[in-house]
Amino acid sequence: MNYADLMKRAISLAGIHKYTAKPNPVVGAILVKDDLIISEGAHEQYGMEHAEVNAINNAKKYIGKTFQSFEELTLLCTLEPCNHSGKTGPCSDAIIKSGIKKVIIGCKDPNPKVAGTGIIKLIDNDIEVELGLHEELIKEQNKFFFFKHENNRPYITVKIASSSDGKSHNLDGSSTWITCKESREDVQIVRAMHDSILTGGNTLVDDNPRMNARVKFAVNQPKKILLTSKKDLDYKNNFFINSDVIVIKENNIKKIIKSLNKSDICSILVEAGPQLVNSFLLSGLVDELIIYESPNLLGPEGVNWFKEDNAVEKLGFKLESSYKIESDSKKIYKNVKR
Ligand code: AOF
Ligand code: ZN
Repeated sequence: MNYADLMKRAISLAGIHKYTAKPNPVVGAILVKDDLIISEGAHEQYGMEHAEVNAINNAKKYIGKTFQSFEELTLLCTLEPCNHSGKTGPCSDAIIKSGIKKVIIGCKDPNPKVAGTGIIKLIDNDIEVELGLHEELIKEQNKFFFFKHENNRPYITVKIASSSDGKSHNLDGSSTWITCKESREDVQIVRAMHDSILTGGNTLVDDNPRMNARVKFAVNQPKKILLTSKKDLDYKNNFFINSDVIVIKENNIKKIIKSLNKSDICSILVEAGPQLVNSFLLSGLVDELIIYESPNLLGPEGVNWFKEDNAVEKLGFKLESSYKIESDSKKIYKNVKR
């Protein structure tokens, strides 16, 4: 049996659910008997059954047909089986109870609630465990989840839309779309990928944005975070519609992020005006900067995103990729200072 190929298959299975499993990691599991795949499972939805349990349950209907007992089967799972009772019971116990005798794990779970205890539990129960198969692919697939647990803070992306002369909006507040429709559709997908969207009180008043992910597939909507010192919030604002909003009155960025560490938010997308965007960039905590740049000029009436030339590079960002979206370009910068 080619376990490396099977693990890749489990990784693909997991990836299908990336918009509905978040902020949980995506996980895939496969049960095999010799060269035969008996069943498959994935963590399909946040709060619902884990991949291993789905694979075990899916196999049950084949007992007495393709296999006689779980002892004959090997379980492949992309992430270490959990060993805690969260929204579901521990996968380690489900595996032990089933009678499975061999488990091949792609990558250790960095969540401190698990962090190797799932593996120890399996070994203590006489299950043969192999660890480390396509580990890098699994880490990349769950980039935000691993980042959060390895750095003890969420991954932070700032997204801005800029005119070709580096402006954000017109001074008089007149609202014009800077970027094209296709770029704005791309932003919806970027929103869908993140666990949360953060903005400031001024953007709320100036733009009345919805800041949800308007996409044509099922998605766990990002949680909304509002930074504001304003006492009288207008709850009729679009931002609050059908949303639980975390309102933070603090203005020290490091303290703000620290206050979010305890939550299960693994990624934050910052969409705000020049003032808040610059505070974030100056904090040194931003990992990624996405600039949608239009070929249009805003001219002297426009408000600059940055005060100086080459500000992005001076702040420690390096262009990682750039591509065209119709007439606009999407530039992705990574923080290389750390
Ligand atoms: C697994 N298999 O399919 C997943 C795991 O709140 P809960 O109970 O859903 O637990 C979420 C945590 O469990 C998550 O943070 C991660 O550590 C692990 N995810 N583990 O054995 C799975 N999705
Ligand atoms: Zn589990």
